[in-house]
Amino acid sequence: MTEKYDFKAIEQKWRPYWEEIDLYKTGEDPDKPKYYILDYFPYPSGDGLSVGHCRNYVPTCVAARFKRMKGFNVLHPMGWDAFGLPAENYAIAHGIHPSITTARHNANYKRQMKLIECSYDWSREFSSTDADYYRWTQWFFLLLFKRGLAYQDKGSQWWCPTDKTILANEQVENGRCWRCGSLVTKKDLTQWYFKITDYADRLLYDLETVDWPEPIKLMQRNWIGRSEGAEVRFSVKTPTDSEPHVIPAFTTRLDTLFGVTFLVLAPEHPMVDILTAGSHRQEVGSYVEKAVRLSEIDRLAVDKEKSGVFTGAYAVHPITGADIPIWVADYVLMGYGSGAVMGVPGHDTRDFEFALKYDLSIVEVVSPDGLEHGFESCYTEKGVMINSGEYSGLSSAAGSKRIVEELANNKMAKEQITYRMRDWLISRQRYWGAPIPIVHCLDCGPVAIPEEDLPVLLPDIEDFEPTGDGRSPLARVEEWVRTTCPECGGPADRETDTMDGFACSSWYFLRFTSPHYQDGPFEPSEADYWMPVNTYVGGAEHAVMHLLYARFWTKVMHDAGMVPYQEPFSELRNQGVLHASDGLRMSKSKGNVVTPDEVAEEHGTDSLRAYILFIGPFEGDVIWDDTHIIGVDRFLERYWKLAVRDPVTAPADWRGDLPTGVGLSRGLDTVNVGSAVELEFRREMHKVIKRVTDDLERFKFNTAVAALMQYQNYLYDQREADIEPALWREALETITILLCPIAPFITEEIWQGVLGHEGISVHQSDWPEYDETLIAAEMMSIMIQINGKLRDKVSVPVGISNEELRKMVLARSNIQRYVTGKTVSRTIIVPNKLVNLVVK
Ligand code: ANZ
Ligand code: ZN
Repeated sequence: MTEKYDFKAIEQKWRPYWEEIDLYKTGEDPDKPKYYILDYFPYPSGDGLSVGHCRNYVPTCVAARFKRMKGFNVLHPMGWDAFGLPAENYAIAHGIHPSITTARHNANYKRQMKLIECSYDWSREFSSTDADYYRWTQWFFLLLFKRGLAYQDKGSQWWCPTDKTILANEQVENGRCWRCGSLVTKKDLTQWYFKITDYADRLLYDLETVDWPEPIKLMQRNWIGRSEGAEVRFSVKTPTDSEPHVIPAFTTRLDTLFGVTFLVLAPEHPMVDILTAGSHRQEVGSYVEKAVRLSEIDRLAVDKEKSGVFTGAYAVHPITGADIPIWVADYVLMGYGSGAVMGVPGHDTRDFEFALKYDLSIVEVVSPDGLEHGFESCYTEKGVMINSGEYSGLSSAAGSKRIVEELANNKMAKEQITYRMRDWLISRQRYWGAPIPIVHCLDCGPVAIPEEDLPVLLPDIEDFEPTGDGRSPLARVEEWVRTTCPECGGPADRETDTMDGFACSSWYFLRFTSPHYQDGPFEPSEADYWMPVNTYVGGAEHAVMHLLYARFWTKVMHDAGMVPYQEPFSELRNQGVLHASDGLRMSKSKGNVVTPDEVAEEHGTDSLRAYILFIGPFEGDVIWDDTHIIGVDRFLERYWKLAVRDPVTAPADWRGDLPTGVGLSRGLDTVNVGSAVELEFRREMHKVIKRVTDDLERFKFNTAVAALMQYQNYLYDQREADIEPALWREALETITILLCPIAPFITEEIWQGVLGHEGISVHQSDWPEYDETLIAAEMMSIMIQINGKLRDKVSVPVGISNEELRKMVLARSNIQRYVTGKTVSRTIIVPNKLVNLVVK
């Protein structure tokens, strides 16, 4: 026990001790409730952790500690999402094998997390690159394959020329690769997909059952993009051949069917080539070529001028039989609906602009009141149908319904639901991933590798750089590729694509429940006990990728009878971004990164943690400020002084003659209340317990720290007050316990070294309870005057005796200033209002 606060000595002392007593071990007391708190599966980058990352890991650590003390079995694990492009790119850039760089980076992350004393159960650590882990990632691939949810398809796909791989739709942002920012292009390749679209409705509706931030739910809803409407089939009047062709078009506005004056096909639509008349082929060809190179975002931009070409072909209106010209335009997307739109310029803005530009006719078929109004702009609302033959006069809703019923008879239309979401493109033409466990046999086609032959080990090769030919570097490893077909025994080739890294993170939360299990991806009873994750914490940027994929896999597992629940993460919390002091995102290239290493070195781990929590609301974006952490340093130093009985600052003799280890008393009933001063003192103590408890429960870490700071100031103010040593001790124990999840080192030192609980970690204490009735006890405010001048105010319990009130007033430091060295000749008390001291 040192007199001076020496955080380095304290840290050195307690780190090995906690390891020895295995403090962060996952709880396994059958009588306790469970609490599973999880961080997003991090990819350890070569740069290591910045203090920005700590905004994720410190709060979850505090919550885990809090719940342990509240009597929960806590599971708080950590591992590494180390497969994938960034890891491989790093390895290529540095000319080192990714197995070496990822191991190094994982270890560095772990070192830093230990530095900030994250309370992970490290015995559960794993990396997605461990064969023991990806064996089961491959097993899940086969589960999806066997359930008809993994399939191959050839198509035009986003291609990142820098990363030399295919990207999923959601990995292209504003026409750029989400990883490296390069402009993406398109490439025709055969790819593996997971049929996430089969789960679209469940992914949508089950959002109602989880406690997630509304913006994330909204992003998922929009991404899924469910739309109810109908498919109308237009038959083609074919000029070139005599085959009957039909073009289905998805519409949400069947009530506008009589207003169709043209059809528009997406440039990629297969019918474009078949329909285009000879004289139009050149113009159409060059338009299509240009259009397919634009990204979806560019094509959909509202301010983009509409463009298109006429194919020379016509379709037939399904009711009126009128000729309808067929156009090609890039505002129609191949990936949505059927890639064809019935053009209704009277009621759809895009069609309206298109018709104006190409001088196509515009017909008014819906109006607010059933009367014709003509066109200044188009009317996009629903209303009453007009100019629609026998349907005129019907409301939009009733008319749509009747049209679909009648057209359904000769199969010209049917009700349809369309989703914006596409299937998940899972294959990557890259080395650093879990190999897809499939072999291609000439006779049998794609065949699953038998489960007992998993894992398909990633071969250790020197030359793992992609060439950009659209094939994985694994395709060059002939002896690995050549194999035999598990079904017919004939010669076969291994699939050489690897899985998107998002496959690895789609089930890791289950592996943590039994990380060493060998007979399956997870031990069912362990998973049943711990899942779903109670609190899942990470940034908001994974709204439509990881968070959607993990939900999808969980539902597949549910359908396969593997898990009883439908959703993996009951509660989701997104921490805000921590910006550098220049207001920008911390990044190595900008040179503005603050590392936890340097801060812990200068201020200590406790200060770093407390500052990270105190800096602002958990969900808010905040700016790092080196000068503000000093305020937190001071708070901890003052706590130290208060507790170690500095002769100047500590209250006289607080330690009293009490035996050590009495623990906390619990409010009015357990302890003789004593004087009014003491009652008030106790009340403050219970108030701070309540505030910190409520705040930690609701992830309000900043106000929890603020409450402790205020309480500490209060205790300083009470040093002269007449308070029993036992009660002082209780107050010190209380602040120590409340502070310990936030500042684990200094509190342990005070607890064991000063408060006399040697051999019992403060972190194994029970979280204190508070007494609501005590907090709510009726209080009144009393003015304090010295010689008739207002000097102070005090809150006291109603019914306090005059004698107690006098004692209490005299004990206040504000009043002491006026009375020390003088005599109080008279005390005048106006009941329930005022105390006036006459001082000479
Ligand atoms: C005729 C019509 C008339 C339409 C009208 C709208 C208003 P949501 O609600 O987003 O699902 N559409 C269909 N397939 C398309 C594609 N591949 N690319 C671009 N647009 C497409 O939008 C459905 C509407 O978007 C459909 O209804 C169709 O235009 C258009 F007054 O059909 B509508
Ligand atoms: Zn075969």
